Amino acid sequence: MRFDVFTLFPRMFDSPFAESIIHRAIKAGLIEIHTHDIRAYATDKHRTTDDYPFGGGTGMVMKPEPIFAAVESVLGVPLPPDVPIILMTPSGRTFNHALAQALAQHQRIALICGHYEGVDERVREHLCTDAISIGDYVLTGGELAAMVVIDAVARLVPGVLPPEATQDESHASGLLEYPQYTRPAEFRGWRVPEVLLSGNHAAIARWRREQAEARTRARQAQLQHTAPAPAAQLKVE
Ligand code: 6GU
Repeated sequence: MRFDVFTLFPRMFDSPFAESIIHRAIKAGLIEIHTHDIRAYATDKHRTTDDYPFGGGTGMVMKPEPIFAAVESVLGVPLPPDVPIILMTPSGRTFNHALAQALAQHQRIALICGHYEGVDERVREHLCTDAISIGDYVLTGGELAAMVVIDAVARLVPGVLPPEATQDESHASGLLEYPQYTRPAEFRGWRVPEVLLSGNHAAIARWRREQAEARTRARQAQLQHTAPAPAAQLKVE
């Protein structure tokens, strides 16, 4: 699987993918991560990539021309219809495990990292096939968010992890994971639950299921408490 990342800060992607599982997957030829510097596709003397917003307001907006030029140069024209072109922006749809699984079905995906106050809307409308946020907070740019998406998708590519690793994990099965323990059986007076030391595999499976269900219920209750107020209660400034 190949990831093409379009960014003003390509070096940000170097060290996160030079370690651990993703690094091994790249060395094994299972995934490729290609970064492309949007600035290299700016054609004016100063290689300008941003400009003032029409209509006024604070901050700068990323210009459409270098982004279109970069994506069209790398993906080709006409753009391949089977390659998702994703704008990373806090106003996109929220990333989750189901979306990671859907993206992992593609052989290639392109990610465009927004920066500053935003990206000219014509990029989203006429170049991108999707817009993704990684959560309800604002980052200084889309780069860290793109890395999160790449990591979550790459680990689902066959061969990156052992096949059983992605089967029961939190969010895949609809249940959160049960607690895990390793040696020592007692650490600072805290003992590992006895059932795990019992060798009774049916009892262990039952205990794990109960724990996973209890965690999932606790998380759901927490989500209820953080849910937005009903529209009628929201104050409009
Ligand atoms: Cl994709 N970009 C930025 N700038 N902030 C975010 C985000 C993306 N997802 C959550 N916050």
